[in-house]
Amino acid sequence: LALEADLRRAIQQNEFVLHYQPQVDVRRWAIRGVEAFLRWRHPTRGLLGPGQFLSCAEEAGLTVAIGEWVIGAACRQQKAWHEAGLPPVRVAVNLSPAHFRHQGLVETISLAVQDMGRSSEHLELEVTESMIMRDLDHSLKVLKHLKALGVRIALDDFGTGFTSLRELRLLPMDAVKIDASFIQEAGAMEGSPGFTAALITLAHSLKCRAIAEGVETQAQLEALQRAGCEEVQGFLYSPPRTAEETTQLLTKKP
Ligand code: G
Ligand code: G
Ligand code: MN
Ligand code: NA
Repeated sequence: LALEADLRRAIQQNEFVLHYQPQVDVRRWAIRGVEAFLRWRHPTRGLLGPGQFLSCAEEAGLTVAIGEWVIGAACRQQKAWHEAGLPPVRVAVNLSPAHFRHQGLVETISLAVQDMGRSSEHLELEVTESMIMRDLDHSLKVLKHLKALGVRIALDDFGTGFTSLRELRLLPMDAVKIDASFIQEAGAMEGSPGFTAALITLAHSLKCRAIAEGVETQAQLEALQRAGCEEVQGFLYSPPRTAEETTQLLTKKP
């Protein structure tokens, strides 16, 4: 496959970049964190999103190499923002299932956070229920090692998986990300916000911060504020932006 050869070259030629989407405090409307989104500046096809190449990377066995690049790049960006004197923000990175299973993951994270210029709690790792439930016992060990490094864990796509509530209580998470479908479904927030509010209450009873994803309207924001949600992420504040644009956003008064 042409794309596969391109991907191998992309890693060597530094064709990947990270874009960042703010995670905003709902009360103070200040940026608390940013989620890193992988982009590929393909020499002929233009800017590609993960949906256009990650499954190919998976088949080619390249997800670990790409994941290691993402973690390194996110931590280097942290360091750059730190050295520029910007106020601290969390940087969240999405882990792939293959990277989460990889035995070198903890070492990779351990080395990357040492060089970040911020304490390790400023790196948040986003994992999904399905990636954790493949082998719960092993996942709990990995999560425990990661927590011992001081990094934070966020459960992505919360509410869309098959994890039982009993199993959810075992996971050492710091945040849950309420999936955009619970925000955007017709009436999900405006008409009958009870279900989304219950997910937020569940997050709190798991001692987690709630981050709502895909927040696009003022009405959704206000309903989330009433439901006690801590942070929102979505087009209402900003889509994912380049590192330079994100630096501008972070430079504005918080
Ligand atoms: O904004 P975008 O369309 O790029 O995001 C598409 C999906 O790709 C999202 O589900 C997001 O979690 C995932 N994604 C974005 N960046 C990364 C990454 O660096 N690694 C992995 N494994 N997934 C990512
Ligand atoms: O990692 P995750 O699967 O949560 O990725 C979120 C995806 O949703 C990314 O592709 C991101 O670009 C996209 N996204 C972010 N904010 C919004 C939003 O407000 N509305 C919509 N429709 N998509 C969003
Ligand atoms: Mn995510
Ligand atoms: Na998500």
